[in-house]
Amino acid sequence: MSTRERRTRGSAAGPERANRRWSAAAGLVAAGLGVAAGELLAAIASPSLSPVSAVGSVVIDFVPGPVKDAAISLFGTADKAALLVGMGLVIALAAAAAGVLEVRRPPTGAAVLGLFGAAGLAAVLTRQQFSLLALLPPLAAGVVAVLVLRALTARIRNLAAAQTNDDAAVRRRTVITSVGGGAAVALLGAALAGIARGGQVGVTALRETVRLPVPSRRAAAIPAGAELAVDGLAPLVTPAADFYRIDTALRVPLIDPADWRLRVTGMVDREVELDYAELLAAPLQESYVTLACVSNEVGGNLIGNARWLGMPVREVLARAGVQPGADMVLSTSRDGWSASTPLEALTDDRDALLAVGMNGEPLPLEHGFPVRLVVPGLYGYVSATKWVTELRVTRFADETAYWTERGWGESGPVKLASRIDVPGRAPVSAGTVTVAGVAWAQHTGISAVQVRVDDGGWQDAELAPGISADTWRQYRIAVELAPGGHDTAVRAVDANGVRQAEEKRPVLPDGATGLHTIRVTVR
Ligand SMILES: Nc1nc2c(c(=O)[nH]1)N[C@H]1C(S)=C(S)[C@@H](COP(=O)(O)O)O[C@H]1N2
Ligand SMILES: [Mo]
Repeated sequence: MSTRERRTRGSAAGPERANRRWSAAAGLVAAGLGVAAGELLAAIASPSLSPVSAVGSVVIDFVPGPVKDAAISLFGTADKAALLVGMGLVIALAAAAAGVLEVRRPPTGAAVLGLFGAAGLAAVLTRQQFSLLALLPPLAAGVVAVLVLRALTARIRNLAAAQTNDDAAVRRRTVITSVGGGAAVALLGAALAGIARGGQVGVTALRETVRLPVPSRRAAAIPAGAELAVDGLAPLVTPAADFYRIDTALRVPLIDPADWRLRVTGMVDREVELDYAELLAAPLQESYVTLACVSNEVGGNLIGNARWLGMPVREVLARAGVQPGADMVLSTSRDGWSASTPLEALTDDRDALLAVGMNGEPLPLEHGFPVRLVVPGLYGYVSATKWVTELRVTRFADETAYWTERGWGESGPVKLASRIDVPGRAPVSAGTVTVAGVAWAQHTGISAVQVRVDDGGWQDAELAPGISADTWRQYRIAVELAPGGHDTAVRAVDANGVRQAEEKRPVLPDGATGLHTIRVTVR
């Protein structure tokens, strides 16, 4: 609008700005109602695949690796919440713009919202959990959003066309009640969708009815003294509730154990199918295994140690009969994620498990209920498939997996590493200071941990006894510190006498190296 126009139209500028606000609000309400309708319908018709979760999963799959790494280091395990907030902001901005557009030049705004519905539809089509029913929610979301936008913006245009003040007052009331009412219904619908996503509640209840069998081979006992009593040191066994969670599943796959099947396919003599009851009836064994994520930075906490209960994978593979020439098992989860594990790591004596239990309980939903893989010595991305439904015996030359397709190393042995947990960030008093932490070299074992303060020499720490070579070990050392700042570093030596690499390398492509060094402030 030129200054001249503005001057001649004078008082019209006020109402016009108000109309623009109502138009934006109409766009928000229309999109809100669409999303609420889609999520509500999905909660009923397709609980593990909704339009929002499908679009989010597409974003997760296609976002470049470095961006994903940055998101994990920035938001940690809240990365999924951050993604949802980001998606919400993008949708809200586009919806407000669609409202304004639709009032000025119909049906451009409606087309924008229709595109969002189409994007939801396309996203659903690409997902592993796809079913015809899953198409309904994004379709409904798009139709509701477009119809509501048309209806609301018609009223706003009607208001703008009012000839008399009385007319305008009546029409304004119509706009206010319909936009406000729409917003209320959208909120209600979203709340209902949350409640109706009872699928999660349902599977949680099913999980509570699972009775795990007594293992036929118990885990090695925890040796006396393995747990050092140091405040702030990571516990030797990580409670499930504190165990790090990393996966691409925006919504936890919901699997009724009664419907769960594992299929063993590919280069086998006979395809095998195993159900949950058969798995629980097989001889199960229990072992402590420290699981680590390849994205764990030096000093990071994407690592945990738990007692896993399961059937050795080699026994499942033996039932199928592995054919010569195979060198890899591609494991796939219900939601389509996959990992490529060297066949040998699943058949040798390291006791890779098809796990059903974690710390004496059925697997928590976020950690793979009802069944996942746990393979000592390998990073999770090449081995620890949660919600696992298929093991395909194949060859590295023939097939690839989710992360290896995205530039991560084909083989992912866990790197020898150590971490300082104590002291934390808070300043400590001068005198004797305890430095403590954990060190790990899964499936090889740790033989020594050393600590260095400033330019002093490396001093041997007290290394607590370990449960097995597959678990981390705690260490501690008392050092004398004068007031000031002290750079304190740790390094581990594995059971073969190999010393931890000092060279700093990033997590991509196969795990970080470098020494964890902290600055201790002494009062
Ligand atoms: N289905 C599925 N399984 C998965 C993943 C995933 O994205 N999807 N991520 C893997 C990665 S990268 C890691 S480090 C471990 C983490 O297991 P946790 O979440 O139980 O700690 O799970 C692995 N299993
Ligand atoms: Mo990972």
